[in-house]
Amino acid sequence: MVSSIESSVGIERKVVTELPGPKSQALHERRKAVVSAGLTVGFPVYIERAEGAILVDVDGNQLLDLGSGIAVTSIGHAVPALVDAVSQQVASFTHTCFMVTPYESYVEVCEELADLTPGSHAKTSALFNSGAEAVENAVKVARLATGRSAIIVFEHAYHGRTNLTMALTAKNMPYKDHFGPFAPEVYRVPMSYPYRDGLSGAEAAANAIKIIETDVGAENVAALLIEPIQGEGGFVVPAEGFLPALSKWTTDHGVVFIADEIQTGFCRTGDWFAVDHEGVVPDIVTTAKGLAGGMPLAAVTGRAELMNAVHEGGLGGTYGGNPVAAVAALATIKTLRDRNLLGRAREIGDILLANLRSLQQDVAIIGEVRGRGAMVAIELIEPGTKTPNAVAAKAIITYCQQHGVVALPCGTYGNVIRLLPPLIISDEQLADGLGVLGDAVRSVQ
Ligand code: PLZ
Repeated sequence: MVSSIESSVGIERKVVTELPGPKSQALHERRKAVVSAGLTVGFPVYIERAEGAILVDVDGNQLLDLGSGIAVTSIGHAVPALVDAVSQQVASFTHTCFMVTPYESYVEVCEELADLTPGSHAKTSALFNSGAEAVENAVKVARLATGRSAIIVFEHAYHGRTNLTMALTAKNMPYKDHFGPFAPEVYRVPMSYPYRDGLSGAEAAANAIKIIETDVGAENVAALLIEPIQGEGGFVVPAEGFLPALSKWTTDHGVVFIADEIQTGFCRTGDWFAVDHEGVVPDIVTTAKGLAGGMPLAAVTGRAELMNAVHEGGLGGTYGGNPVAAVAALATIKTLRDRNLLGRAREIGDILLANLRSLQQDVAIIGEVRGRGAMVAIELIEPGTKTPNAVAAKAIITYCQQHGVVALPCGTYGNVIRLLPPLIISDEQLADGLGVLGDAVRSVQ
């Protein structure tokens, strides 16, 4: 297997100052004068370089990265294949605008997307810069192709911060508060959340479908948009059968099934896409993050008849599919393939789940351990209840940070800690990170 990947053994976690260190603290002070206070920073250590699964900060601390910049650097930091591809492209040309004078790498990325996304039907893609932009465009395509306007989304969903995607996102604070008015024709239904709703996938789907049919009417629905495993909302893994039942309902009613695979895509969950796990074939897939190893790139990939229903000039944007980002995507996809990082994501999942489930036995504040592949979380609760425990989550993350481990919170109630390690992380690094996390959980217990 690939547990002994060369580039990830280069450097290890090492804390040499208090964290954040003095130089980071000074930079953080400096930022106050010029960076909007609307951007909060989870861990104010300023990064100078990175390698494999390690971030090196301006004070010389080596931090173990269990977040991958929110599921982006899945192939690891500073991977030579990506560095070379990007450097060469920068030296050749950085931009022409694909809509003005095109280039091959854009076409090649779309070929890869057609090949890798679920289903053997003809597919076409359009490339964008951010996940939110991809989601917006997926909705545009679905509305145009169906001639309908309603969009179905789910509780705990996260789809972005632009005006339409704020409407699609569930959680008010911090994403939406006072940023309205929001786009209309967005309808929210319950997500399958086995830990909290106790329903089977079939029951949860029947429940959601009943609400859609009574409150909206199938004939008004352009698209059903869902994260196959919810990211920001708390790594909510729907019960088995939920996604297939929804997919069937959309097919039966001429509704476009859009899988938002922006956080789950590109081997993160141990499949190329999270929907692959249950053989669900979406009509449209949105991707970003792990697609291009840190360069900003996003894509909408869908059935050719939907994507090509758009009138000429109906899709686009100045930077979408930028040549530097496009070659980064090609290098990323090649690295995922060549290093069998799909298999590695499964191994990481086995290690994380086994370790965290055994930790759960020892403590009273872990309500559930869940996830798939290298996308695993613990949900923290008040002992003996299912009451969300955001205070514990915050304390655990702070402990991890002070010990040089980057772990991220998530969840509607802020009580979930998620692990999204780079897929090239070594077994030793993973064990090291889990050791710190275990100490952290025990320390607040
Ligand atoms: N869809 C499923 O996870 C981005 C958001 C971080 P952008 N998630 C990280 C933050 O607080 O802004 C995301 C996602 C899913 C869409 C998006 C949006 O992707 O590239 O951030 O626009």
